[in-house]
Amino acid sequence: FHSSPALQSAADPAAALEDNLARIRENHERALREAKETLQKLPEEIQRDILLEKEKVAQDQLRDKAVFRRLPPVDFVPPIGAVGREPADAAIREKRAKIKEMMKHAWNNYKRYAWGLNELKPISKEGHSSSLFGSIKGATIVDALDTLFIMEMKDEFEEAKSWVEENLDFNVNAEVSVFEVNIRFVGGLLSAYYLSGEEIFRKKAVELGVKLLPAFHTPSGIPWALLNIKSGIGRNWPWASGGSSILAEFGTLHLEFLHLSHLSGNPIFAEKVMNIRTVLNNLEKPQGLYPNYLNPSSGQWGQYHVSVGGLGDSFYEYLLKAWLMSDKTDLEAKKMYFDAVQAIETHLIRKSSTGLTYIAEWKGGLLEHKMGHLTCFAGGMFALGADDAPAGLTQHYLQLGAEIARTCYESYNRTYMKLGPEAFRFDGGVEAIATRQNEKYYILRPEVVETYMYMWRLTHDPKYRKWAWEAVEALENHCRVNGGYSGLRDVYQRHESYDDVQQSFFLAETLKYLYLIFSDDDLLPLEHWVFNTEAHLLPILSTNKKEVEVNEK
Ligand code: DMJ
Repeated sequence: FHSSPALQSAADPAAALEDNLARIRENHERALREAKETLQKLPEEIQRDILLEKEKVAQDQLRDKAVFRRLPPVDFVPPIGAVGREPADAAIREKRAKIKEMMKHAWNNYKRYAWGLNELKPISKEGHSSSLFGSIKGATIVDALDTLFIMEMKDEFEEAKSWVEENLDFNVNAEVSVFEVNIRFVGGLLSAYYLSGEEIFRKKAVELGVKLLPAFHTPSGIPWALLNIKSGIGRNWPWASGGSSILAEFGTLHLEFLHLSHLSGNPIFAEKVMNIRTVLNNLEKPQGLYPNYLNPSSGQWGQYHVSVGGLGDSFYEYLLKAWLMSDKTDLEAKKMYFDAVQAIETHLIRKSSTGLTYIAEWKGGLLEHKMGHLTCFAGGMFALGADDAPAGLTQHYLQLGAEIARTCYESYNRTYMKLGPEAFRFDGGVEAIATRQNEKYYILRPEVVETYMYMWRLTHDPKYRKWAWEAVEALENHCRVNGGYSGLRDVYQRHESYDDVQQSFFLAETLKYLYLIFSDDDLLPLEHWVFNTEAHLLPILSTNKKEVEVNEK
């Protein structure tokens, strides 16, 4: 085990602070030196350096590809609780059947109007391409695979599999979002493999994983946000503070990359994400919080913005899930998770005047009293981690999960459409209501029903099924159209104004979580499966399996 400076600092905080300051000084000096050297170079020399760097990336890629051409055999372990588990209660069964019908409606329309393209425009009845996937195609197909499997939509699963076999092509000249491609494509393929045992999914997942490796070619090993998967050249979002990479992006590769190492027999993927953790552990955290921006060249934080919603969210989720997925052996992840949550509670979590608990955003010490729809996933996360909380805190975290679920429910209930806005505020006399026009939209996001799913599983309080059903009715009343399901531009209006996109995560996540809420608990039991941030299924890597791996090596 790597013993991080953060752990050592517990013993002597003054020495640790001095160490950290020294490290920061050293890093600054190095960055300055490098900048000076670059400035002193002639344009031809800079050009030559770029070419050399390009060549190095290309060579690395060739070497990587050769290693992965033949995958080692792995024993396929039949999935636990992957289908069936119909509830005994007829009324609940009927609700579950309704959700499956919704999946059919979403899938059939995608198939009819946008087959093979990334997403569906349900009003225009044509394909929708998001720049997130470059020219990689078929996002909805790959994202939907595991939902089709658990809902026993066998013909649809087979047609999706054939499409993957024949058409899913990563040899394209495309600049992609490393994070989005990882959570949707790598996650979707891994999940489909673990459910079906079909080799094609393992092969494609590893092939794509290899394509993503050049993103880690940065001085710190913190990956770029964007990568051209043909040239291997990466960069960051132009809008990100000081050329930084984003916490929720580079912090949401861990689970998939551990499985890529497991299924390819090659430790390279695991090494890349473990290095991210080392970098994070070596950095001083302001008030114990993780800023959303980290510069991959200097290895230093960018702006001090902290959020449990967009730009931060799934980093915290993956700390907890790394602990759970390791069969509770990854103690470092556990410590990082609970330390982070403690800091979040102290500095970001607040109660409104009528008693609604919310998670604000932290900007250099000042709070913005706004909570995003994305942040609503945290209710489920707090509850999922409650069992392993430090002594005496289990009830507290379950309660915190329940309070966040209640607040997010209110954000839905206080709209006309009964679907929640993108962000809601707790200032200027409002509570859990969007006040800015550009925050009033709903794009079929899953986070609120995701939290209901965990709360239902962990408490069996019937209100979670009730709230989930209200969401189903609202989706049917306002988002369902002839050509599929559409997002809405303003959930406070009486009349629907459609955004004309059926997001792939609606099939991957929203409908899956709803289906699980109306199924028995032993469908995808939480003791055996971890959901990635796109609700794709990854089995717990049991200690037993790890021993086998070590022996094999
Ligand atoms: C999904 O792609 C994932 O849930 C991600 O973590 C956040 N954004 C969308 C859904 O809202």
